[in-house]
Amino acid sequence: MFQTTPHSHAGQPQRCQPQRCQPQRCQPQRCQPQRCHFSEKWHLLSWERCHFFKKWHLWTPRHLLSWERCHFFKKWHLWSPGHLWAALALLLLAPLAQAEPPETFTNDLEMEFTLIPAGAFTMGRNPNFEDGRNDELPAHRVQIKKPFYMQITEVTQEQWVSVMGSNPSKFKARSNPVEQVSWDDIQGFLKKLNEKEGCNGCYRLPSEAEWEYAYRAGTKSAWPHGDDQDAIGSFAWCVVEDYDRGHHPVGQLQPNPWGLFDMGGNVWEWVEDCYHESYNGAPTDGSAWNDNCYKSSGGETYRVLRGGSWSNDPNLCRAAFRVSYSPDLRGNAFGFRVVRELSPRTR
Ligand SMILES: [Ca+2]
Repeated sequence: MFQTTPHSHAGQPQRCQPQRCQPQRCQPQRCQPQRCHFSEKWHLLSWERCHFFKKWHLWTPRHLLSWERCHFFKKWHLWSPGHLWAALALLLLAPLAQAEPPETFTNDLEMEFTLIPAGAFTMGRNPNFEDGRNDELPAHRVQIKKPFYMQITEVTQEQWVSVMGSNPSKFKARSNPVEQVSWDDIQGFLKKLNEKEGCNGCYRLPSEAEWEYAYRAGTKSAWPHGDDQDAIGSFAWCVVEDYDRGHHPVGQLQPNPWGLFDMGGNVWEWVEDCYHESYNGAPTDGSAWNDNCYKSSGGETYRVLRGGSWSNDPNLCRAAFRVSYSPDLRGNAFGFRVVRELSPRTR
């Protein structure tokens, strides 16, 4: 076994001076690793480092360092013991490290999203403090298990045209919400949007529970701004006073506490769920409820819309209020917004 010779000073062995081991001067056979301590000054491998790798059989003798090989690896920073251990630690710990998703997300169509956190809330109306309809009952706890991205505005006419190629809206304006879209139409939009963004299963309608959770944004009042109906003008286009004009450009009023605009008012928003006359039997995990649907006398099922619109009074813009219509019905106050999954589903 090779014995290191005493150093005259750090990195300067007596038997093989660094200046004699420079690439221009040092022949491999004259300066084998076991004979030569390569100076850190020249950014080369020390003998100890070479020896470490040999000891742990990280190199075969055949591959044991010639001076040129050491120099090559070192020059290109391909390894060093410190780097090797750091890389190994990162490799082992990477699965444990959950990178926090960004708070906001904007896709190629300039659709903006904000991250809605996982959490629990009470869905439905509290009959002790709020008047409303029976289909808002019973209030029940829902656990949203996974965070998701919610579009901060309704889908605009410009975004709809970018995906579908034409504008069905009655009140045409680039930055206003698209309307005259049925629940069925939206399924076509989502299919094309996922294809366009190259992300199968990323984009979908919110479930009814996700929609109400995001609208309430941690509040328990009738509207996210409180229980004062007269204050709604700062938060929602939900007052019948400008019927000929229709809806408004998205994002002009104050957002709710989670940064979502026009959840109440402007246009109604289709959600994923079919309609039920009450919440008895509703899922408690925030998923869409699409079995045991209510059926009309003609056997038809309906889909739910939320939030009220520019043509409604504030009572219909409450967080708990629900309406439902046939999935093929279009209206000039019917629009939607989309959810983007953090982890795309496979459909
Ligand atoms: Ca709305």
